[in-house]
Amino acid sequence: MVLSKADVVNSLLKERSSEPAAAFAECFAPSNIALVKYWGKRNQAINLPLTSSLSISLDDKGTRTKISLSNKQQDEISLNEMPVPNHTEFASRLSHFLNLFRPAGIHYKIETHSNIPIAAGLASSASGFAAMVKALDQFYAWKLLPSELSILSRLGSGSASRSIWEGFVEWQVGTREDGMDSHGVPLETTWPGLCIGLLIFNEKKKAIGSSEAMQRTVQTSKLYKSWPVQVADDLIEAKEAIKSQHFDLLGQTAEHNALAMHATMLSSWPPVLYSTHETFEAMQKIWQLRQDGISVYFTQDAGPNLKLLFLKPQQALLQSIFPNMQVIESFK
Ligand code: 2P0
Repeated sequence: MVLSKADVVNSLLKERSSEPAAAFAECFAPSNIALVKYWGKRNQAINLPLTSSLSISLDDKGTRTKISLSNKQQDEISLNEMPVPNHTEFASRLSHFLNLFRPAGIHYKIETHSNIPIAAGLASSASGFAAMVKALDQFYAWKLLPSELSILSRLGSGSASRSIWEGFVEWQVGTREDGMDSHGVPLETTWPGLCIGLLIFNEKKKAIGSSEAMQRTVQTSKLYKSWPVQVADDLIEAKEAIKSQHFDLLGQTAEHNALAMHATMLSSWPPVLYSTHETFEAMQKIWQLRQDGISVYFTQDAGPNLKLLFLKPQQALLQSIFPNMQVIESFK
């Protein structure tokens, strides 16, 4: 039997209320950066991944979303105080997601604020869907478990399953066909002093969306068969590095994992290349810095921007080399 998103929602919500518990609800979810990436789905309909992945949430960088009822004939959506027309991809994706939850005849007013660049490979859909699900849960007082919120967020965007928590989160691949065991699990460890530096070269929307790019990779890259092997090894190393606070092991593992993911994309056909000359120039600077004895690593998602990983004592030096770098400490 082929399960749809609606089947998953119905089985999780069962008899839960469709009456709002308050006039509005407002929730925040952080953005997250994968240190071991999610790239490839075993089920596209309900966003089930081919491998587990591991991320770090970005503290107060993310999305805050407020939901209330609208008396209009369609959803009213705004982003950072600006109305978003219903025909845009942003609004239509959100309204389709809300269709999974809305009682007949109901329309919503959704006011969303994001303090990260939208669609620049900075996981804005991850924090967006996680904040939306948290707000729905509060609006209707469903009182779902965090793992259940993670499953619902996953239906909006795979990586949103990790944005339910702060800190390090593993999205476990799961084995069930209905995906009820494919959700985030927070790691207990914190790591004060661990810094993420955002190097944003381009805030423009990417030419090819990640869902399409990952599907193309799975279908056409002969390198893809090595990807699950890479992920399995990298997950062990990354978790060991986090447990023992071994920064170089974490940095190496994350950088190697990101480059391997981009290698699978480049070997797809037609090829998928998110990097620009700015990306490659920054990579070369980082490799040179490491040769000079500075512990700094990068990771890269479905966009040209890089995210640097380093420890607090290196911040001043790196900030002088990359003056526009925005620094986030996930564990303050
Ligand atoms: C990740 N990315 O692990 C990987 C690494 C981008 C590169 O998850 O199709 O927006 O909605 O499940 O979650 C971006 O893909 O894709 C992503 P869908 P999503 O963060």
